[in-house]
Amino acid sequence: MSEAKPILYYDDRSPPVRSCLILIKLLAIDVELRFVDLFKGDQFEKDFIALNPQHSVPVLVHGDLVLTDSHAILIHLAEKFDAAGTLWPRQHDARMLVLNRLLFECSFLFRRDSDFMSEIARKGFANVDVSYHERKLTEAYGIMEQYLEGQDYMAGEQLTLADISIVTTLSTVHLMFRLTRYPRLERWFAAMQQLDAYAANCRGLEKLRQTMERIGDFQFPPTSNSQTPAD
Ligand SMILES: N[C@@H](CCC(=O)N[C@@H](CS)C(=O)NCC(=O)O)C(=O)O
Repeated sequence: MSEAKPILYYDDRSPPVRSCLILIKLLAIDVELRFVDLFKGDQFEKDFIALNPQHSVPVLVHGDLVLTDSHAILIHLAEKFDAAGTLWPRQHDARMLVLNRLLFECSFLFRRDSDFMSEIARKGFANVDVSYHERKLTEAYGIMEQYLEGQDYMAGEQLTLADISIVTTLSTVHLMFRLTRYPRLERWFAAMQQLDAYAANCRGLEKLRQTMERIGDFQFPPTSNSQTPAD
């Protein structure tokens, strides 16, 4: 199985996809990329639905294994390709903490980000209750601020899959809502942006910004992509 080259079905406007792309770059994994244009409905094509009935990206095909969730993909790739074993720690408690953060990303942060972005796409920005979503998303900011108390990364003192999973969604939310009131989170985000592999997030994030502005008929706040300390 592991001899086969992994295939990643992707649309890099998707935060979960971008987390996979960051990990792939970080570990220099040789992956074949196949684009699925979510905004053209490619995810509903018969062949893709056969692969992933949930009609979502990312999907990773690695030999006989088909994974249809970014968190499972991150874990799989780390187990196969992270020789150092730090991104998905070998020690049980440390690994469970990373898993807990991955589930936070999946069930809380991404859910809320996705609710916001989907509503903009569905109704147009002018018809969205932005302060409702701001409350929901800044609650998530507050939780992450707490996670970072006394530690530099989301699940301890070293970079793990938790950071890689969270940073792409955080960067998406950050297109709209500033981090000024969350100093630890702001510092962590700035540090994540210094990683070479973070470059794998940038193109898709910018594409998402442009797509959302076009279909939602609005503009994100102008400074949102500049990562100055005052941002
Ligand atoms: N929990 C999943 C979420 C995947 C997901 O919702 N992907 C979105 C893009 S961000 C998608 O493909 N949506 C298309 C659709 O649902 O039709 C993961 O982490 O992979």
